[in-house]
Amino acid sequence: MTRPDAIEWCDGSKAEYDRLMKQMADSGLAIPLNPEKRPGCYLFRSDASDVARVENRTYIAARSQEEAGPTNNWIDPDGLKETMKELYEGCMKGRTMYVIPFCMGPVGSDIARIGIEITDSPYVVANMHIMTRVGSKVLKALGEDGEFIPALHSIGKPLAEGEHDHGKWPCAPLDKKYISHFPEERTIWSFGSGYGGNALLGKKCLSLRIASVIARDEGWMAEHMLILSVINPAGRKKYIVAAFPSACGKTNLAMIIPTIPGWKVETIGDDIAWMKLGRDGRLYAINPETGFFGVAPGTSLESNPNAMKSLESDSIFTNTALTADGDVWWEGIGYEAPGKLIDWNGNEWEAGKAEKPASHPNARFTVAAAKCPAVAAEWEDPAGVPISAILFGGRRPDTIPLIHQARNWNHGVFMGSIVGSRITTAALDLKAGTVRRDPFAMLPFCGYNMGDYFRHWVDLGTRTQAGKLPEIFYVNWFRKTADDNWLWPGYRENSRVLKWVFERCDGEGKAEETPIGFVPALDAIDRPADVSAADMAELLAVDREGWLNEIESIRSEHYPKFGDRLPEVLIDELDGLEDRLKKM
Ligand code: O2Y
Ligand code: MN
Repeated sequence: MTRPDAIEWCDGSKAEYDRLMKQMADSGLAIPLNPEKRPGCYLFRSDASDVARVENRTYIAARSQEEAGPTNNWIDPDGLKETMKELYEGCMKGRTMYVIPFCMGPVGSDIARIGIEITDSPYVVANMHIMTRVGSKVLKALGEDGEFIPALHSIGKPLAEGEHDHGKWPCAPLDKKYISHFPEERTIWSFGSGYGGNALLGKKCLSLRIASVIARDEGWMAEHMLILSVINPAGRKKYIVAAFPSACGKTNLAMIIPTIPGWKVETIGDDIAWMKLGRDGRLYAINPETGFFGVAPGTSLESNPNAMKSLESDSIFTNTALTADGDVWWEGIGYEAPGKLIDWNGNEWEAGKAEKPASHPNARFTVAAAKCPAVAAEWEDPAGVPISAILFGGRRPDTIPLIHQARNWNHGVFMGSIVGSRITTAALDLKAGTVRRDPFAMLPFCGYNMGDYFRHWVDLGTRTQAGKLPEIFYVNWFRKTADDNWLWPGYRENSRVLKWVFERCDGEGKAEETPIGFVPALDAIDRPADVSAADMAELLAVDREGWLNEIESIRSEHYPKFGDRLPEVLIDELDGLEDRLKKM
C-alpha cells in the first residue's frame, strides 16, 4: 500500500544507529554536535507545524462511541480506515520503510508486550532505539507465532522522482495528521507527524492508550506514572509511583537528589508504569521504556542535575537552539546564551534582541535510562518493583495542601479521579483560572471509557488482601501566596515530602486526621530554610471554603461527564468529604 523504494528490517544494533545518524547528518536533517562538547549527540529541527502531540488529531476508533467514552475523540473505525488507506496509498514513495520489532518491558518479562512499528522516518528509528528494546532479540522472543501489536507510521510526505527533503523535516499538514487507535484490534495507525508521542508509537500509543485497554481486560494497570525508589539513612528502600499531568515535573521528581542528609532517591522510570498484582498480593511496577523523552527548557543543573549529566553524550536533541561552538542551549538551562545562537527554526538569534525563545517550549531530549547516574540497579527487573505509595498531583495555586494522605483505597481513587491543574491562560474550552481536570493524569492517554477506567481502579482495591495495597497521597508543589509567590521551593526540597510518605508507609510520620484525609502535623516535615512556620501552616491547612468550592465544581461539571459509567463509590466519597467538611 505505501510503496516504499526499499525495506529495511531493524536489528537494533549500534552499527544501525550510527549508520542512520550518518545518513541523516549527510542529508542535512541531523546536525552532529561538537564532539568536544557533546560526543555522540545530534540536533534535529522539526517543521514548525510538527512540534508536539496533536490531541485534536488523536482518535480512539472503538466500535462504539460509548466504548471510547466522553473524554476521547471518537471516530468510526471503518470510515477512518478508508480515509487513512487513501493517505497511506503510495505515501512512502522515494523513501525507505523501516520495520522495527520492539519490546515494551524487559524482553521475556510476563508483563512485556511486543510491537512492530513500520515507519518511513529514520529519526523515529533512532529514537525507538533509545526509548525501547529494538531488533533481533525481540524477533527471537516473538518466534513464529507470537503476538504483537501492529503500529503503522508514515510521516506522510512521499518524494517524487528526483525530489529531496534538502534537510527539511518532512511531515504532512495538520488536517492530514491522524494518530489513530483501534482498541478492539489492538492496532495503531499514525500518519503525517514525525514528532514524539505522535510517531514513537511504543510510548503513548502502545504503552498507554492500547495497553490501558489490554490492562482492563487482563486485570492490570497501564499508567502515566514515574517510578522511583526512596532509600532512608538505614538503607531501607521503598518504591513510589506518581501520576502528574504532562509538564508538571515528573522527570525532575523521578531523578531528584534529596536535600535531606542520608536520604537517597533512585530512578526506575519518568513517564509510564505498568503495574500488576504479584503472588504475594502486592502491586509490582515495571517501566516499559528504556529512555527518557524529556522537555529540555527548564532542565538545568539546579532543577535536574541527573538529567543534565545523562545528556553529556549520546543524546538526541529536538528543537533546542544551537550555539556557535556546536553545543545546544535552551531557556532555563541555567546560564546565559553564549553569544549569538541559531534558534529552533534555524534563524539567527541574540539574547535581548529576539522576540521569541531560541528553543521551542516543547523542545525535547532523548536519552537512554541507563545513562542516568541515579538509575536503580533493578530498573529492568522483569518482575518489577513492589510499590508502597501512589502519589497524585497537579498545579494548584490554592486549596490543595502540600500533601495529604487518603483515608483508604476508595478515597485514594477519588483523589486520582479529581486530579487537575489550574490554567493560567485561557484556552479554547476553558477560562483562565479554572481547573482543567486530568483524572489520574490519563485524560489524553486512556484508550477506553474513563468511567470504566475509574471502576477498574476501584476493583483493584477488592482484588488483594487489606494492607497489601499501596498508600495513596495527593501532593501539590505549586501553592502560591496571595501576591503570587511560591509558598514551597519545590525541586530538590520535595524530598522532604517523600520522607513523610516513606514514614507513613511504615505507619509512622506524625499526621492529623482531617476531613480531607491525613495531613502532616506542623512539625512532621522538616522545613527548608526559606519556608517559615507560618508558610508551613498555610501549606498544610485545610481550606474549608476552597474544598467546598472544589466539591461543587466536581459535582456540577466534572463527574456528570461520565454519566452512569461513574462508579457509585466515587459519589459516596464526594458526599462523605462534603459531610466531613461541613461538620468542621
Ligand atoms: O509532545 C510530544 O510529542 C511529547 S509528549 C510527552 C513526552 C514524554 C513524556 N510525556 C509526554 C506527555 O505529553 O505526557
Ligand atoms: Mn507523559
